[in-house]
Amino acid sequence: MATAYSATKFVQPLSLNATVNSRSHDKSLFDPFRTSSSFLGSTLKLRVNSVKFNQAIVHRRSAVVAVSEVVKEKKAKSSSNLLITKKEGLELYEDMVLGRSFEDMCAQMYYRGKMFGFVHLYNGQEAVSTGFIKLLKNEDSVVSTYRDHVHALSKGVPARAVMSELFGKTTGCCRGQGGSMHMFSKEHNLLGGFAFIGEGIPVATGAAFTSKYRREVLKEADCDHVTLAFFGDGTCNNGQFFECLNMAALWKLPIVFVVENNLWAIGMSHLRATSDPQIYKKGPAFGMPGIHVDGMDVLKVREVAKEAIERARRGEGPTLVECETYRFRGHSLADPDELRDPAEKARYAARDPITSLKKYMIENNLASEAQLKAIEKKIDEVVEDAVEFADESPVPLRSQLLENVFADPKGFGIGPDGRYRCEDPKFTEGTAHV
Ligand SMILES: Cc1ncc(C[n+]2csc(CCOP(=O)(O)OP(=O)(O)O)c2C)c(N)n1
Ligand SMILES: [Mg+2]
Repeated sequence: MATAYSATKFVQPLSLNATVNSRSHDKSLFDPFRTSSSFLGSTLKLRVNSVKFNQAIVHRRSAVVAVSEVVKEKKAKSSSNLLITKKEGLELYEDMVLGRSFEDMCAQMYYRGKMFGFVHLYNGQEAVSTGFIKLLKNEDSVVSTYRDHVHALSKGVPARAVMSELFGKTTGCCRGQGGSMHMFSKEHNLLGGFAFIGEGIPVATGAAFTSKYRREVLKEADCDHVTLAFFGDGTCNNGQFFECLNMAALWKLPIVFVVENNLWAIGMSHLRATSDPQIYKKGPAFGMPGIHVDGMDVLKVREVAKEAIERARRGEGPTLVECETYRFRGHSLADPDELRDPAEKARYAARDPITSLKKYMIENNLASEAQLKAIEKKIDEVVEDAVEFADESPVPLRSQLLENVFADPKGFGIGPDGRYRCEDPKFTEGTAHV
């Protein structure tokens, strides 16, 4: 079992770019360049070459390389020499294509006026959602952000229910009351999208606490549920992040903090906003492993996710995983995306995670071009069906307006006439028209 401080050994260098401030190197408790350590408490070893400190600053080995070492070792041990079976590969491919096609359709529907409010798409980041969530059981929980449609789909919420929610219809997963940023499904243990950044992290920590409480206090021995908390790089500068890392490590909660570092927080570059841009290093500061992985490679994400999820399931506590990824569209559909450098966008576009998986599967005879095309066609139909279903579904009745807003819909105040204020038809006047 990994102890809290052995966790620091998993710190690995990150190559966001050459301008990373050297202050992040000095006097670290642990020098990743000189150590060979076990990976997340497993028997796998991260082999890191010995290099001189100064060289390390100039020619920083990427942590992506470090993770690929894990992957290489795994490859060497496995009899088939591959990281996935054919069945697993097809499932990953289908989930990623579903995420991408769904989001592309959302953009079309948004510009046709079918959706209300802000809509944030996930294009480019699919390897993170698929790489992590497809390893979960239904009882495990996922907590998302406002960029939540694809997390919901990976967790098994039907495309129809997600699209209807976006259209504000009663058949949506929140009966049309949540919209794009508030996907929720009790049935699938999707514990919400959240509009405020960082808002979901304490909710996820609470869910993980529940699992531990059920197992250890209520003696439900088979309760080994894990919670994944997804959030962005910009969110890691908020207080909830630090508070929850502390609680999760203190109580050894079964949670994985998954940072989707897409290098930008709306128009603010991560490197300009953060004193030490290597987010994964903040894990060991709280006594939990921190690992950086190439978030454009679903197979690498999956290997890291497996270790972190199993570690949580074994009761060994939380892990912080930083996935370096990129969003292929603007921050939201209202963002003209004029701030990011076209060369940067092109660099990441060339590493499209779906194209990479396709290449891997074909090169390793896990699937034929025709098989993958058939999946794409099937998903096109699923997404089109979702739109038709959402379009034909009814809008909520006016009486639904205040349902599920307060625990007791009558509990929010008695007016001067002694009657509940919500019973007065004028109460909502000027604030909503339904
Ligand atoms: C508490 C809070 N402060 C500010 C905002 C405004 N805001 C919306 S998105 C965003 C950037 C978040 O960036 P990041 O965490 O990197 O997530 P990404 O959008 O890149 O997925 C901010 C500051 C907010 N939603 N909530
Ligand atoms: Mg971001």
